Amino acid sequence: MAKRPAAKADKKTFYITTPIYYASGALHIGHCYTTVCCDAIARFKRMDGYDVYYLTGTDEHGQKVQQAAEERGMSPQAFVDSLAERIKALWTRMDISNDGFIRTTDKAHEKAIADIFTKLYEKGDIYKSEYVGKYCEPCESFWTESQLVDGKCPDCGRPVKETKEECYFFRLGKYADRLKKLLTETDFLQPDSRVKEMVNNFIDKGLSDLAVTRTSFDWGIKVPFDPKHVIYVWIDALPNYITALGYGADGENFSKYWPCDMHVMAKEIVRFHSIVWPAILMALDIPVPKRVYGHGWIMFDGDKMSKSKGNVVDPFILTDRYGVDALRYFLLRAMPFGDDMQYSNELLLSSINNDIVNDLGNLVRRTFAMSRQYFGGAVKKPAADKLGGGDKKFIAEIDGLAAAVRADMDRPLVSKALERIFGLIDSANKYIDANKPWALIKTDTDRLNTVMYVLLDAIRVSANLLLPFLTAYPRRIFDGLGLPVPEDLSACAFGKVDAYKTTEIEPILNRLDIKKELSELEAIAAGTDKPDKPGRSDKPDADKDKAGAPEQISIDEFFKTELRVVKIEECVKVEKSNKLLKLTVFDGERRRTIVSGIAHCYAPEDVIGKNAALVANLKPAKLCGIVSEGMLLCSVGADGKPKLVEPKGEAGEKIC
Ligand code: ME8
Repeated sequence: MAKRPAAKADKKTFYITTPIYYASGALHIGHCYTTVCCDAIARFKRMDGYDVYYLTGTDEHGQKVQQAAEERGMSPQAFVDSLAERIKALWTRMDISNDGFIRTTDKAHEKAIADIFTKLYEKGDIYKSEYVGKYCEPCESFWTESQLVDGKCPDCGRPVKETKEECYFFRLGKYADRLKKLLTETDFLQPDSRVKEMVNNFIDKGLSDLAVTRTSFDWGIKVPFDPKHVIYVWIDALPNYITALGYGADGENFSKYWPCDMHVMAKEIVRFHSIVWPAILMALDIPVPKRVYGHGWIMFDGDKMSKSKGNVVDPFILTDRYGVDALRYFLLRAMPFGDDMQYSNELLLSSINNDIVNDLGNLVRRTFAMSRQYFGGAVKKPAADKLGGGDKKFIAEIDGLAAAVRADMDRPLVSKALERIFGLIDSANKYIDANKPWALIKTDTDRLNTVMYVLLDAIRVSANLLLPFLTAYPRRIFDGLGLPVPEDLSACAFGKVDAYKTTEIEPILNRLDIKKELSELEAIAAGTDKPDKPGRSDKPDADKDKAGAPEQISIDEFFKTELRVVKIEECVKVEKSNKLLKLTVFDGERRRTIVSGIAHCYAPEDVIGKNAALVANLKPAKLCGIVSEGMLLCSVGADGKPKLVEPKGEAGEKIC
């Protein structure tokens, strides 16, 4: 995540963003999909001569985050701090080349949002009124009756709640005509199928003004002139794309990179990006982004993979077993950009075996081995008159690849681009079979040199074009070719190298035993087993990055935790929270206040008089404005509900 050196002034700029992900739970391969796609596009554009700014980040305010923190008995700030670190660790693991990482709890962002809100209020585009209608808590969205699908949230399909509260509104309706023009008369929103959806389902049904504050919780940016109101999480989140560039502050990057070239996200939040976001920008007199791209979903058992539905696949586990390149490849190739894809471990494993191990791995392995066996690795560029018809046909394919991939990446059809590169790899494998180097060694070593050169050149051009997609193995290929790793695409054509001197490289991955892998992945998912990793050669150092698995601690570290029996003397519900109880416990020496996320399982009267197990030396944390002086231990049953651990003994006794 290091900053790249300042770009040359004459370079064209390219600004690309992922959504900022909710810091409410661990991210899964759905989030990796968007982030890896944007990474491939960003890396491609950099290699293609653009000055790229690639932004990702975390959405850290709002009720959903506050509740997730409460459930874990943590303060929202401590909770989002730990998740932001975990998310950054995931992007390091996935080799993401982002230039910026914005957190909505960054002070500069918070200030810029408060200023934007005030500006829109002073301009009259935000006004105060009362909201009566439906609210989807997980999506933090208000809906009108007509927008609901079967009475449920149209985004996530979950039940909505009747809500009535005083709040501020943004005059979204005022921008309906301009938005319709933007959507229907320009290429702003892609793919085209999403345009119809937005226009028919939202704009043509009548754009209501948008409720942009909440009073039911307090984890968010306060309205500066009316602090009992918290700014709606989407109004806080969407402008991250400009606040991260310094809009409202120094603004140097803002004038350089805005308007954004491409906002990428999945389809469920296209509405916010193609209607709400451009309307905010119009109200602020800022140019709208050039393109919003809404890709499909990775589905799991017919359902969208989602943190809150619990059907997630852990990218740390997958990359730990198969390497980053394999997961990047699968994500980028298996899902046609724009469509949905049904995920299964079987699909992942067979794509690894067929494409990565068989096609790419075998091509490189056997070509390198033959060049060493026949020529000690030294292969010279043949004279032009040595090339026959079959060679020229294949060379035309090599020469045409970069332009075709560029055209795909511009649209952006990422999986198509990768498919094309693997098309060349397939042709190279066929070229070996057609030219039979093992027979030429006996009859015509001059011809054999030509064949080996054409093959090594095809591998070189493929590896050059693969660099934005797979980040480890193509580099190794260049090592094996005896060449530096290229920084751009200028040599993606036949005959740019005079001579090769190949050396052996580690394979990308050994062939997987799919049956065995499937059962081991199932065992991991069931939490019953942690088998050894299969052999692979580009795995990151697992010991350096343990963000995906619980870290082991020493007995000394464990004994730093002071556990005590306490007696619960008083208990009340915490106002404004569904999850929290405020308890007064006696620890044998003094009374302490504890805030615990068990209100959905226990009424206050259920726990008064019980013994509980207290983590007595935990740093105090503020939850919903109350300082909690420790944490009560719970076991978690199969239903996911916490049950208080109720130790025997007197208040103050140590538990060890
Ligand atoms: O919506 N398939 O954050 P979020 C494909 N904070 N992509 C998926 C996916 C799946 N199954 N699951 C998640 C939010 N994604 C807001 C965004 S932006 C100003 C605020 C990816 O954590 C995809 O990009 O719910 C989707 O749009 C995003 O994660 C949602 O992430």
